[in-house]
Amino acid sequence: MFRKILIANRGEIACRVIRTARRLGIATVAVYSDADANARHVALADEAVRIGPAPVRESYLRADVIIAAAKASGAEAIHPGYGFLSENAEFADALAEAGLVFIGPPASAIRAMGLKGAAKALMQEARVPVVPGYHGDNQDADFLLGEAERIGWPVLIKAVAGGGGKGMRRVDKAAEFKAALAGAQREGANAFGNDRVLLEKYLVKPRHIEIQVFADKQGNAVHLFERDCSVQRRHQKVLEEAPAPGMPTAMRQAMGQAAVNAAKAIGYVGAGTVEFIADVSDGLKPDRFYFMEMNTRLQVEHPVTEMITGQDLVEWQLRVAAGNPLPLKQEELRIDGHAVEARIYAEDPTKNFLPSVGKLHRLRPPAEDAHVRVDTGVRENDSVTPFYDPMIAKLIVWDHDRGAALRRMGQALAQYQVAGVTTNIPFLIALAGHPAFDEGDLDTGFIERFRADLIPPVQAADASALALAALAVVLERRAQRSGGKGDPWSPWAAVNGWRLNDQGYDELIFREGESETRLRIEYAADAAIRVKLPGGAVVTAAGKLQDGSLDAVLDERRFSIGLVRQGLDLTLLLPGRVQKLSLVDPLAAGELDEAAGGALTAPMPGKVVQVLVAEGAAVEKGQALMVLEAMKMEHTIAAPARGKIAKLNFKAGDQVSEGATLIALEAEG
Ligand code: MV4
Repeated sequence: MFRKILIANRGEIACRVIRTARRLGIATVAVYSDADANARHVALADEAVRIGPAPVRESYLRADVIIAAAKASGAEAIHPGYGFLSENAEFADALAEAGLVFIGPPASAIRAMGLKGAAKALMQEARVPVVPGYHGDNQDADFLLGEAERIGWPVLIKAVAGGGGKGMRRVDKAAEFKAALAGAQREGANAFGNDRVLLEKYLVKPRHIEIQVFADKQGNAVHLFERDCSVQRRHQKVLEEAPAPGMPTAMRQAMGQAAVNAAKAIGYVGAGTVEFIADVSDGLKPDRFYFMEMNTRLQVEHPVTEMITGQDLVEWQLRVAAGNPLPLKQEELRIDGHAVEARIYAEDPTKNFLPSVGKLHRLRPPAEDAHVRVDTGVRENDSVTPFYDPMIAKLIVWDHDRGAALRRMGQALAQYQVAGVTTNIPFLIALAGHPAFDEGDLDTGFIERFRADLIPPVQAADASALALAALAVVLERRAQRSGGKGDPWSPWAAVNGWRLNDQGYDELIFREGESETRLRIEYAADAAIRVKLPGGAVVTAAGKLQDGSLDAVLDERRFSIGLVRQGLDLTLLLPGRVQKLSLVDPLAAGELDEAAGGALTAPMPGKVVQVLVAEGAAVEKGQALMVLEAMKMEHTIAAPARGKIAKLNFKAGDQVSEGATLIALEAEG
């Protein structure tokens, strides 16, 4: 076995590989870009080497720099994770030349599966079923139209070098064929530098079912059953599970055998996934599955296979790469129970899943146990940046059967607390709990079909959320007054005479988007408050606020939620739901509101390029005060209000960490 390996990746997969290496007594070398200097994978590894600036072209894709790092650190092998260099045949070749082991398949196997048409021809020879179609050399438009007529409409045109749905066109009739062909060719040429296409019968109701395979250098190959990844959004997997719901034993055997044949046909070694498309227009039928492509790497969703087989696939990879035979034979592998994985992304489903970048002010995953696993590469206070994939974590659950696993997934998702970025957690909860999903009636059109159920409109805060927010404000202000450290910028510190009474009543106004809600707070003799809602209903609230958690009792109901405040903004982390509210301070001007929003703190880690003002200077609202360089861009820090510079905490050339207070401004009035 290896004594030391380098992991040529970042994020959760780098952490995942390190975990197994550590357990096996293998030393690990992490690599990192400037954006990842303090990342979790760097902290977990035994050693770490900087490989360049944040952009992947200048860091995680730099094969030469990574190979040099491996040699310098004395690593014997490189694990590529997924993405980046994992399916790069030239990288595999370069490692061999450098005397390093690539923890992955031979370069020849990567190349064999690189082009769809050639891969299909190889698979046909190996008697692996392929979708009926044409994948030959003739690219003449009239000839291809003739082939399409022979195949029968609808037909799918696919760029041979395509992937992830790029360069794909569905054609329903002859009249549309040539325009679609030109489109697919153009997309193929632009995206992959290859305009060749193949034709396939278009399957109207497909399921994505893939088989995990493993092969060793001795020529043995096994499969570790299937995963169903039919629930996708724009070719991005969202939920994956194993085994596939409703899979007949005969079909599992046939698919497993076909996948093993595929691996053997190309001299495969290591972990691979053979992707099939199953035509489910008449349910799952043992003779209606077809080879799509082979992914010559460990996949994102490998944990569901680990959970149902009890095997550690990274351990298998390491053993095989070191020249050992496969740990188990086919007949020793069994499926136990059901596993589901959800990909938790920093993205906003209500904004067409736009990535949501920012600092993870709170990040509390559910507790891990025999049923719940969390694979993640980020920690609380890390940032989701525009440089890399915005996946925060993979949440994997296991249970004895699919229904139990889905319920457990719903629970675990509801416990996940994330503040600072918007996540797809509510969307995942709706998906895992959807009756049609529970039925196992899956196909690749699932998300589009149930879109309205899965992406509910943003909900206004209900009575409990408002009462909890009001309670949090009162508790925080009580803590501030009883000797809490004074942050002069905090509106909670009751500047401007804004202070809640302990007797009588107060009024709080919360803003949510465009609407404002006015609450009357009455102070009871004990520590409790009574919150009077706009409709007239009254909620009695008491509780404790500590370390970002609010434990409260509203009337007779207990709540334990996460609570994050930044300036006047409050984020309530309710089970499975995030409620954002802003406190409207009737005494302070809107200016203070902006100051509290963090304008004078560093928005991200970076370097001070220029200081434009001196201490004591009078400044106007909007005046540029400081220029910060972060992530290769310049950011101007402007005065949020008219006032005087009380203190400059940094000078040009200083490094600042995210959230550092750059300037103290004494606002006027
Ligand atoms: C297909 C298909 C229907 N018929 N091929 C999409 C990406 C690529 N890996 C294969 N894809 C498809 N190929 C034929 N002959 C439908 C899809 C497809 C799809 C496949 C798997 C998962 C999600 C999908 C979403 C849309 C289309």
